[in-house]
Amino acid sequence: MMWNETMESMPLEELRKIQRIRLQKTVEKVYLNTPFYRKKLQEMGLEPGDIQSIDDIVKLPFTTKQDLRDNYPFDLFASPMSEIVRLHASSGTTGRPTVVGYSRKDLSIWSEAAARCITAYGGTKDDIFQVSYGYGLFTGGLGVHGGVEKIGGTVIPMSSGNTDKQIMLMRDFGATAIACTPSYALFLGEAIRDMNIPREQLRLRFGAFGAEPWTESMRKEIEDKLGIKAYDIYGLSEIIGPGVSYECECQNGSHINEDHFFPEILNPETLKPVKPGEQGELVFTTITKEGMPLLRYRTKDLCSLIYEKCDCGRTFTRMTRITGRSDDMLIIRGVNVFPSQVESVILEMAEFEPHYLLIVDRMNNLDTLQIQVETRPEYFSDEINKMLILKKKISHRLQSVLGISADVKLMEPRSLERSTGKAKRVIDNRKLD
Ligand code: DLL
Repeated sequence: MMWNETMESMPLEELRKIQRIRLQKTVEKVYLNTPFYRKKLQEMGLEPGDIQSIDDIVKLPFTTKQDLRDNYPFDLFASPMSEIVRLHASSGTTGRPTVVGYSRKDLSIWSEAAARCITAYGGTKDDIFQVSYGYGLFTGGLGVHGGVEKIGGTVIPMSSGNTDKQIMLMRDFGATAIACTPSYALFLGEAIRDMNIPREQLRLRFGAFGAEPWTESMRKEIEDKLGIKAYDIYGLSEIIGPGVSYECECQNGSHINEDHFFPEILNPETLKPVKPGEQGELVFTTITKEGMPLLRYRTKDLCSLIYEKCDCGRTFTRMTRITGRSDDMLIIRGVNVFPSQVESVILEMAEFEPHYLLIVDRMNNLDTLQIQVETRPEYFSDEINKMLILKKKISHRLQSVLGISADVKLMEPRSLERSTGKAKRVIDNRKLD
């Protein structure tokens, strides 16, 4: 089933034409309304009229997460604040979050995008959807929420955490679908087993999983543990949130809602397009957004595009699963974490040396994060109490900057291995294959 058959299975020629018109409008809009882009375009000697075809997109400047930080909070908005009806944000490298603003039309496009995903997974207005992504500044909760309401389904706006209650309500309300991170889905599966709830008491049919990388073997495990069909949903807050792309029943890549988000795959080093089908960095240009349109946003996610027609009848290009990132961003319990955030906290505090190590693991399907930090000799002490106070101080600060809690281990002076080349800051023991 398709939510919007006209768009989702539009002949490619027509789709390219719509994309061209929308791209032209977007470039004109940012040229007129976003000083950041006007300056960039002028420096490159470009005017909106220079974009004659969709292929001209390669002439346009890139946008990075750093640009969002430099323009914190609202300087990339192309609409006046009076037109912005919602703000979202994701964690940034040094505490400054990256902020996005949505107009009323943007929100309606977002729920349309999410409605297409849910319909592709087999969801209808008869489904009762437990939304277990976090609600708040994170786009997961409200994004899927909007899609379920759009198709007329019933939303249970659970948000994340509180596992026992999640399971109780899932059973009592007869939830037929769930949206959460794939690792939390596995955790829920085990908790259901531990609570001795027979599968017949649950009505779950399918789930929409994303916000972090996962694999085919995780899909199988989720499907076995929860007794459901598991589908991939991809997105990032800078572009819209969940709903940038979605799997169909063929489950061979995720269709990109490319009437709204135009994809390119570039070599992350040369920033030139790769050959069709090759892997590289995914780059998106939003072609309908009003609040914060972005030109050629570098997602840093690595994947490839599949241009061949899909058996489901959709003509939208597919992207393969994300296999990694071209930067050092980690996703821990669904939260984006950069090692440089840890570094910024350590540098603020006189008690520590800038030597640290992040050890990420997955236990009982939940991500764990240990942060080892070297204490300066003059602050290192045999007195447990002193060390506990110090640990509490840095843990508290780290939690507020990272947005997740970590097990902090204070290390003796000079105990962390020094590297002769590139410092090794992260050991990720999660096995994602
Ligand atoms: O994670 C939006 C989202 C919410 C997507 C719920 C899907 C479901 P951010 O916090 O901005 O937004 O993080 C975006 O998460 O660049 C990818 O690296 C990663 N990511 C998101 N979905 C997937 C997925 C949300 N299905 C970053 N597979 C992206 C792999 C994913 N990685």
